[in-house]
Amino acid sequence: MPYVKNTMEILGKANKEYYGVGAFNINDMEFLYAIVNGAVKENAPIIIETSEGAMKYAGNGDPALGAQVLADMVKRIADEVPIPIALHLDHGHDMEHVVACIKAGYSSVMIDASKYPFEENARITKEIVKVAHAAGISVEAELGRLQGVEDNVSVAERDAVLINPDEAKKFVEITEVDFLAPAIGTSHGAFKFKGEAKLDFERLQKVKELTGLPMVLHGASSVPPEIVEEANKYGANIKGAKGVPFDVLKEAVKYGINKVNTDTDLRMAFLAGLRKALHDDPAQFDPRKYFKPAMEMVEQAVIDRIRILGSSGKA
Ligand code: PH4
Ligand code: ZN
Repeated sequence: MPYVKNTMEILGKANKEYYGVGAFNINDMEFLYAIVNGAVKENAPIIIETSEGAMKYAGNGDPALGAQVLADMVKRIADEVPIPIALHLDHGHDMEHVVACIKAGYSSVMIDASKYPFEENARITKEIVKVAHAAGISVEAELGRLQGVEDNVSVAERDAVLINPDEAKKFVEITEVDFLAPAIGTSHGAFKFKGEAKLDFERLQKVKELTGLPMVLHGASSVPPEIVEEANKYGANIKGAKGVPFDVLKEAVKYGINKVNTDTDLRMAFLAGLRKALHDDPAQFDPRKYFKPAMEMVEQAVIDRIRILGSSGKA
């Protein structure tokens, strides 16, 4: 299937039909093939995303070169498989990175100006939207701060961190952004919650109703305990890890999440597979022999998530 030129081709349908699409982070070819292989098995659309760090890594220190290398690789492979694949810039922070991705042929970009006050976030986002739309691609923005919120905090503290639905409506009207990442209590990485994993679905539902846009869940990894245990069994030392459990993720999709950002789960799966392979065959010195089982772990993690998100068979 030809590479998807605009991510809204994938997210527009997911928004109408209320299912989630996996947005999987890559830095290299191994993760890309593992993700694509899992998605092809599930006949699911996917979004491949690269952070600014990934651009720098893939470009040997030069993010613009990295964007080109990653885009060439994703486009070439996307053209070969029977599922829709889009490429997205994850957490772009400035015009320079955004323009590098547009030039490289990305299908969408995220402008993350969420650290600024509302007006400044809206101003920066609007500027990026103009440039991206002129190039025929779509834009994601973020409102609120990505961090967990304990149950016992005050209303004022919750309001300071999580998205405000009325502001979201105004933000979308001002910026004409295409999809939105609302802060509803998730955070990046493997340590998301101290207690119970709880997200603010009430806010999510209101934002969805008021904007009608596809919603993005950042920090959506589930950090499955069995994968962490496997990594620990073969030498890792990861304690107290906790992600968004599968049932909570399913619920998030019901309330309107359509793009589900996943990086940590794939990193964890790869490392668990790699550690086991290194342990089981210490005489080996061909890295490919170690990467293969690690990639299979990533592929399985992708399959598990696609099934939970309801996008199997939606290609
Ligand atoms: N992301 C991934 C961000 C990765 O700089 P970097 O390459 O480490 O950035 O945007 C997510 O929302 C992933 O969330 P997760 O940690 O729950 O997988
Ligand atoms: Zn994120």
